Amino acid sequence: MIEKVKEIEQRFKEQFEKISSLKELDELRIKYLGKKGEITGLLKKIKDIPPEERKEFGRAVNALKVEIQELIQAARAKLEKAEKAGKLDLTLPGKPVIAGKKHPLIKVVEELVEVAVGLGFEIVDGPEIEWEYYNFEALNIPEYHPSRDMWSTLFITDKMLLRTHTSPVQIRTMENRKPPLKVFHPGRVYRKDPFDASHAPAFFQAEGLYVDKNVSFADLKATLEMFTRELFGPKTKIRFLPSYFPFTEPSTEVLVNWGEGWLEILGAGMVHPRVFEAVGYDPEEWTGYAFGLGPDRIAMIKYGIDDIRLFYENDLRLIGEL
Ligand code: FA5
Repeated sequence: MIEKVKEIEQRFKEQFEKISSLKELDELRIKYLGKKGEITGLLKKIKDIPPEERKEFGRAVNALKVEIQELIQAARAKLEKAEKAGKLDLTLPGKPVIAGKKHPLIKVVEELVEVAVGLGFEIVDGPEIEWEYYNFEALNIPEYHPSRDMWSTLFITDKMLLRTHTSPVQIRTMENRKPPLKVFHPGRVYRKDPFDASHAPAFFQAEGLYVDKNVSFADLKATLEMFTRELFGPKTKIRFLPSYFPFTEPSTEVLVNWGEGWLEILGAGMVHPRVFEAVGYDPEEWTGYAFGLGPDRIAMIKYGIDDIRLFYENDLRLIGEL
C-alpha cells in the first residue's frame, strides 16, 4: 500500500510542475485534497489496512497531504501576485502628488526679511512670552500711563505677558550691544483684539531698528518707501500720517492705497530719548529710527484678501490659489 502513496506523490508532482494559472492550481487542489480527491481516498483506506502496516501508511499519507497543502499554498501566493501584476493598467492616470505650499503670511514675512537684508538689516530674534518691563516699561510706557491701553494685553502674571508688539526686541537688542546697529525682527504678537475683518488676536509683526549718529526722519521715510515699493510695486501710493507712540518722537503711520480706501500697515518714528536712556545709550550722542510692520495687513493688500480671518482658517483653497 505504501507504493500507492509514492505513486500518487509522483503523479502530483508531475502535474504540479505544469501548473500555470490559479484556475489550474485550484483544479489540482480539488483533485488531490477535495472530498473525493486522491489523498482523501487514501485516508479513507486507513481502516482497511492490516494493523501492522497501518501506522506507517497513515504517517506517509499525512506527510504527503501536508506537503501538497504547502506546495499549493506557496504556488497560489506566487500566481496571485503574477496575475495582479498582469492586470496593472499602465494607461490609467496617476494619483496626483499634492506638494506642500507656503502660507501667504509666511511668504510675506520671508519677502520682508529679504528686503530688510538687502537694505543692510541684520535679523535678530526675541521671545513671544515677555516681561512687562520689555513690552512696556523700557519703551517709555510706565504702568500708570494711559497709553498702555493702546495695546489690549493678554497677561500671564502681573509681570509676564504675551508680547503685544515686536518692539521689546528693540530693548533686548540694545541692552546687549553697543551702537551703531541695524536690526530686523519678524515674529508673532498677541492682543485681546476682536477677531474681525482687519484684526486678529494673534498676528505677525516685523520690527526694524537703526541706531547710529545723525539718523534723520528722511532716512526713515526713504527706508519705508523702499519697503513698500519692493512689496507692492513702484507705483503704489502710500501716505504718511502723523501719529503717536510713546517710544518714538515724532511718530508716523503708513497707509497703503487699497482699492477704495487706505489700510494702515505700519507704525514708525524716531527713537525716543527715554528709550535710549533705558538701555544706557547716550541720547545726545545717538539717534535712530524704528518701525513695526504688519505682515497680515500687507498680505491682505498684496493678495487682495478682504478678510484677515481667511489666513487663519486653514482652508487649503486659499493656499492653493495664492
Ligand atoms: C505697534 O505695535 C508699534 N510697536 C509699532 C511701532 C514700532 C511704532 C516701532 C514705532 C516704532 P500698532 O499697534 O499700530 O503699533 O501696530 C503696528 C501694525 O501691526 C499695524 O499697522 C497693523 O498693520 C498691525 N496690527 C495691529 N493690530 C493688528 C491686529 N489685531 N491684527 C492684525 N494686524 C494688526
